[in-house]
Amino acid sequence: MFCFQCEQTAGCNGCTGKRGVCGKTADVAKAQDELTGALIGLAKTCGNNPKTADTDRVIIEGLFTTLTNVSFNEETVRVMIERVEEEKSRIAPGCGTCVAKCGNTDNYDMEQIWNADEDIRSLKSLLLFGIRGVAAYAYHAMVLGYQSEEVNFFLYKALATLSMDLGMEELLPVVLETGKVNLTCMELLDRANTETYGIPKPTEVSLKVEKGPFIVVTGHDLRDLKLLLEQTEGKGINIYTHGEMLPAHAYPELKKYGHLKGNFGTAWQNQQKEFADLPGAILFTTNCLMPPKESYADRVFSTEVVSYPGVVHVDDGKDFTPVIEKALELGGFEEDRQYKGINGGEKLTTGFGHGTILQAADQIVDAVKAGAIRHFFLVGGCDGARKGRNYYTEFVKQTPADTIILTLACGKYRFNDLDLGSIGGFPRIMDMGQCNDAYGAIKVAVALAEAFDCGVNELPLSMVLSWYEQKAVCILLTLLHLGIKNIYLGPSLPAFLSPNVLQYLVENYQISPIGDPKEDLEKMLG
Ligand code: FSO
Ligand code: SF4
Repeated sequence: MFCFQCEQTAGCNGCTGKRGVCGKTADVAKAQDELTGALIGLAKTCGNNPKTADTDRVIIEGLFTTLTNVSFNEETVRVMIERVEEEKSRIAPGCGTCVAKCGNTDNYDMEQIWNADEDIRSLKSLLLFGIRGVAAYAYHAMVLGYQSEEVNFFLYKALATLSMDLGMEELLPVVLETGKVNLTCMELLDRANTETYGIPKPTEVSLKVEKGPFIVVTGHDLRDLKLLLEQTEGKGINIYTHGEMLPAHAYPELKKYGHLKGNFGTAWQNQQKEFADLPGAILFTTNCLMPPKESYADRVFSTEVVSYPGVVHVDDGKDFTPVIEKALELGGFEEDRQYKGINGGEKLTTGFGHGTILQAADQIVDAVKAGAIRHFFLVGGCDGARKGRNYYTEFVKQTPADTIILTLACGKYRFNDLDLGSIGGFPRIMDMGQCNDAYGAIKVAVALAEAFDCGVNELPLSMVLSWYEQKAVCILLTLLHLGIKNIYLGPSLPAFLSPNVLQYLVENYQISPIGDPKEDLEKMLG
């Protein structure tokens, strides 16, 4: 196998051999490559034949299936490949039996990318991993009934581009276009979430697990949480969010359920420890799933594109009965348990989306003008297991008292239980939501730039990002598309950036690797 799409890749180089660091086996990696090759074949088929809404769904689901920590199941990946092949036959019925094959619609062999010249491999990887991230966001919007032709069209274009014999100059614009399209996609998902569940409001979230049966819901899919809340109402089961589901507490249409009690656990990489012997059911709606340990494997459930061999899957019919029955059978704790965040805090806050922050834009602008707020930091992105990630905790702890920290995605669990006080009624740490809510952070930055009549790069704003998987890749590409410079990126730089591509990013966007928190802070404030 060869895979280097995520931050924890073996030796900062690439996972090879029998199993990746994430637990993905060589067979699954091979099937995922075949799936990607088949998606490329389907995209090329649509070059001369009209696609349908079903084709869009297959493309989006297929790409999402290959994201890190989503599917560990060769069988379901192969079912997905069959769906791609069926769709291809529907789109171009005569193609499979054509006697004078042109080869235009053939599936692609991903080895051609993995073995290509290192700069071409690097740019094609950025493109592929970027669209995998975009597809994840497009999927969440799609299940709420929101689609964008611009986004869908680009997924076909990007997939077809991967199979083309192109040079760096031709690939670079398509890579940056991924960032532009991802902005549209995050905006679409923001609209889907807020029109469906209301505008998030600042909300305190308890870390206490009350006695009695409970279900922990993790991942990014708000629709699954809502359906589960409906199906568990009045059944004596409490629901707790986990990981990236935390911001759900801020949406009025989810918050209104009295049995949505609080948040359990911290970021995804702690799940094997935190779920051990948990007397509750655990539902994975998306990444980041880790191979379940024996002590809790019988209480893990998956839905949507998440899949793990032996784990019970709730299909599109969304009948959560097995999850509910498991929660009732396990019975929960006998007494309430007060859990703590990694810094000892007993509650979290979330819900500072762009809707809330921009409502107070005038106050914020006045506070900056009066010198009460000196600087903003966007400390956001994914968490992960590497030791160097303590940087983000240290960085936030050391930020001066007249600065504000905006945060999003699961990296915030490193510091979101800290009470750093407030400035002019705003808490110093404001959680804007999930990784896709980077859209909100961009909106806030653009609005501040307008208020101060300057460019985003001239604002007293620094971006300190942590990456792990492919959604972080598409968000980074969005920031580059917007011309945002001086981003600090860690904990390590992607293995798929070749020296030349990295040099291009450093020269044109002044991206820096994170270093020492104190020194980086001084540079940013200087
Ligand atoms: Fe984290 Fe995982 Fe949201 Fe990622 S839970 S690491 S960027 O999947 O998607 O933030
Ligand atoms: Fe390795 Fe990451 Fe690929 Fe898993 S997803 S095989 S950890 S590079």
